[in-house]
Order: sequence, then C-alpha cells, then structure tokens
Amino acid sequence: MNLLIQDAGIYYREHFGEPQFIVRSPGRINLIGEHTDYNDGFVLPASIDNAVYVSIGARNDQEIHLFSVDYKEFYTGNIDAVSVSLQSWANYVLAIVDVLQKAGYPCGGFNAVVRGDIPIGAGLSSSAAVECATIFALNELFGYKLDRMTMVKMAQQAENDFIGVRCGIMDQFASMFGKANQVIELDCRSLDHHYFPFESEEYDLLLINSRVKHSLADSEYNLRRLDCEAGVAHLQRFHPEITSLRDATPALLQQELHSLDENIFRRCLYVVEEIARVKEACEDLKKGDLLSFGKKMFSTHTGLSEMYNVSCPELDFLVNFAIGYKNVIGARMMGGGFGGCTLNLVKKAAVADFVDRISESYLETYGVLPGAYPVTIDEGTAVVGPW
Ligand code: GAF
Repeated sequence: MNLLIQDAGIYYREHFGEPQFIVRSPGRINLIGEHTDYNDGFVLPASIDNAVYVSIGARNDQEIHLFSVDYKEFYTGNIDAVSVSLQSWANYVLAIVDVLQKAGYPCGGFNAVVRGDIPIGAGLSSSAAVECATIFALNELFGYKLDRMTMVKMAQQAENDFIGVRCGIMDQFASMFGKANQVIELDCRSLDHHYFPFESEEYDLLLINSRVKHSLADSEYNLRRLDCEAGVAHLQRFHPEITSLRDATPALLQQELHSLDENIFRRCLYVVEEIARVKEACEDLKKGDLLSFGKKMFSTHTGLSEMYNVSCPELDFLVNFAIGYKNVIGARMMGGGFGGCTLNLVKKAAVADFVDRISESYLETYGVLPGAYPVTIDEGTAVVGPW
C-alpha cells in the first residue's frame, strides 16, 4: 500500500471521520515544448509517480474544512464566501470551488485532507495536481458528471482567474490524462492528443532540482504571455488570419516584428522555433533516435535562456554541466522557469556517477545540494480509495 494514500486516509479519519473518496493526481514532466501551450502549439508531457492525494467527504453544513498533512495546517471557510486565503496551499482547492460555483455547479460543505510528494516550486506542477485532484474528488462527491476534458479546462481556468497565473492547458491536461509509461503528444489548439511509449534500454530520464524558487516567477510568466500577445497583435495588423504564434513562421517574424521591439521579437521567435522543434522531436522519439531528440533538448534550453529569458544562473549551470558530461545526451530547464528542475537524458549506467558529480559541483558553487529524481511515468488522475 502506497504510504501517501494511507496517510490521506489516516489523517482524514483522525480529523473528520470516514472519507468517501481518495483521489490521486500526479505531477508532470514535459519532454519538450516549453511556453508553447498558451501559443496554441504542441507539448510532450507525461504524468509521473509523484502525486497529490486528496481524501474527501461531504458535510451537512456549508463549511469547508481542509487539512494539509505536508504544511500541518488547517483551513476553515464557508462555501458561500470563498476568497483568496493567506494559506497558499488551500487556494488551489478554493480556486476549484470558485470555478465550479461560477459555472453553475453548486458545492455543498466538505472536509478534505491534502497529502503529496511533488516537490513544491520544482516545475513539476504540484499546483495543477491539487486542482485536478480537487475537481475530480468534488465531481465524485457531488455527482456533477463532468468529463475529464471539461475538468481540465475548469482547472486551468481556476488557476488563471483565482490564482492569477495565466497558464496554458498542459499541466492540468497531463495530470488528468496521463498514462503509465506513455508520453502525450498534445496539440494545444485542437486538443487532439496521441500517446506513445517512452522506452529506452540505454537512457534514463533524470530530474535535477536546482532548489531555486523565484518569487517573481508567476508575474514574469504572465509578462511572457503578454509579450507573445503583443507580437500576435502586431502581426495581425498585416496578417489578420494569424490568431496565435502557432500560425507564424520565423521569416514572417523577421519581416514584421524585427524592427518593432527586440525583446518581443526574440521571445516570439523562440516560441515559433520551439513549436516546430516539438514536431521534429516527436518524430525522433517515434524513430527511437534519442541522440537527435537530446540535441533538441539542448537547443530548447538555449532558446529558453537566451531568447525567452526564463532561465536563471543555477539552471544554466546545471545544463552546462550536463553538456560537459559525455553520458548525458540531452538536458534543459523544464516548466515555467526561474528555478525548479532540469530534465536530463542520461545513459543508464552513468546515472549514479552523474548525480554524484553534478551534486558535488553544484554544492561547491551554490552551497546547496540539488535534488536528483529518476523519472517514472505513471497513471493520470483517478480514484484510489478509500480501501
Ligand atoms: C507552466 C504552465 F502552467 C504551463 O501551462 C506551461 O506554460 C509551462 O509553464 C511552460 O511550458 O508549467
């Protein structure tokens, strides 16, 4: 029995009685396609074995009682007066209540316990996991009969409106639709998606956590999105058929945007190049050409660092170290940026040595031991208890 499911049950029983449902929602990695989702582009995420567990039960009043095992904190509020709390972990639950109510799905009072092992601020989407677990659990509890896609869109909207981060759809989609041992090629415009196995006898996916958390990450994220929108608005003056950067080409940007604003031009160019790179990278994976795939990961990092400007010295250090280590064939920062993890494609036999060396060097440079987590691709959101 998974200890975290057990905890979600034990703590619920201790504080509230018998839970009606325990839901598991995973974090995600993204192999390639960063900052492309909100530009209608492509992404290649997968759900992982680190997850959030929410145990839940209905109350016979209008109150919400929450307990976070990880923060060892309670939150108490009323369903009719949901507002942003100082307890940041609770906001991801409240955001879902808010979006449901605004969409005409009334919530009754409920108790919930939140437990998880997704490192916070590591770029592994712990917030989307709490949102997905909460909406899935409330859907079961109150019988709304929402399908997964609707829940994904509502969870994204909750993050946009209540939390204030104008994220794309990737994180909630991966958490809700993930499958064990499969990566998801997702077209963020049509939401068409295909699964295919990520298998290699020779290489492992390894996360290295810089342990950097940038307090401005959310506001910088929103600013990047505004830059993309400014680029599209400018292109539309001459090319009204363009509705997002997905529709643009590097040549068009060069022609129309270059003279406008250097930052906007570079950032839009990164996005257009990255969207094309994801398509090519998917072909590499399908052919089993991991060497070519890995090179694209390095290119993505260069683009994120030098053109999109969402990296930081620590992430650049980790990727540069990987570039200099011969048994790593691909590495890049992952997620929104400004801290969190790098994703590395490492020869299986060299993983332990790589972790030792990069850890020692990072410790020496930044005085912090980085985290190192081998990735296991696991199932998406599901009811896992009570048992
Ligand atoms: C964050 C966002 F939530 C995603 O939607 C995506 O834009 C990602 O950053 C960058 O690719 O995880």
